[in-house]
Amino acid sequence: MIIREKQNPIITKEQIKPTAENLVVVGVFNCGAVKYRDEIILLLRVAEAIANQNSEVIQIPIADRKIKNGYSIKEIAKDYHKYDFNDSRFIYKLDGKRQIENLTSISHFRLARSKDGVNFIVDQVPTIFPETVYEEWGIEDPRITHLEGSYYITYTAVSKYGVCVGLIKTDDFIQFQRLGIIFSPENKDTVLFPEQINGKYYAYHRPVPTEIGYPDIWLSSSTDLLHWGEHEHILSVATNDWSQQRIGAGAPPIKTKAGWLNIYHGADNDGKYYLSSFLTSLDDPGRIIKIANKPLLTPTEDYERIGFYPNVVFTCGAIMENDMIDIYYGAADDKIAKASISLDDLLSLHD
Ligand code: MAN
Repeated sequence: MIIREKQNPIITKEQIKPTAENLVVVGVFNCGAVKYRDEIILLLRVAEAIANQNSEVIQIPIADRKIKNGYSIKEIAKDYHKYDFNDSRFIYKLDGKRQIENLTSISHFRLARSKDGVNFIVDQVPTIFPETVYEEWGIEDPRITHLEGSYYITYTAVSKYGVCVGLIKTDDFIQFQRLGIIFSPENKDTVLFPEQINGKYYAYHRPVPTEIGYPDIWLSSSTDLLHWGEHEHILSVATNDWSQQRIGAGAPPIKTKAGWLNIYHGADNDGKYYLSSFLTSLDDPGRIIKIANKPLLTPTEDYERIGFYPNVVFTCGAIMENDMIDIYYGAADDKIAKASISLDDLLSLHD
């Protein structure tokens, strides 16, 4: 029922010009998506690493306010007694508590535009670059919500202080205004609703409890988009095997006659990522009306199975037009793909 775009993957790292000469693009994935004027705009997560590494040390890019569109470099000795280098995304410390010492790459946002939603022109330079102390390890996974005439971008801000959620506002995709951190660590996968409900703004987000509890989806409300409260747990990692490890909101909620349509991700215990959906009440986003009992999209294609981090389909944006839903998604953490499904077909997957 869901149809993958024939030209998939529609954006690959070969199309992205590195930010500086000493960098190499390791992935372009997890993009926000929105219709703006007569174009489809994607805000791409572009991950870069230091090019030409030598064999004794690993060089890590760190965002540094003083360097415009470039990074300072941290060196980590390749000491296999001290660190674990087996995960392509992280360097783990082996002594003491198992903690992440650093990410192996750093991400920024790049704008891509298209008239047909398939062939995209990608900006040659960064659109939004990591800047604040909470972004020293990068900015990731942007979600765009069109709300009251402006566009709000929720994103993951990563630093040695943890993984948290930032908010940026734009009216034109040229000037961007940072509004600060809206959820403290550890939290990510935050989507804003495109309108107020009973006089309040709403967001789904995904805190990560460490000792008690699981990475589940929560709902919060706000009257100014900056201060969030009335936190409510809404969806648990399921007992089905494709979402046992973690879940998180994907695309910002889409308004339909049947309710708010939410396309979200789940990961199984092997770290394989799937997409699925649930429907919430139009006047109470805390009330789940229906939920699909199987995945909408499973990583089966080579471009989803093989890449920087294998077996991942992960969305940050979907666009509905004339009851067709176009889902833009990151494939294997290094490319962007697209899949489409009619609203009726999608709703028929719900119990
Ligand atoms: C996840 C992945 C990584 C990301 C880290 C930190 O494990 O999405 O790509 O860098 O979290 O946010």
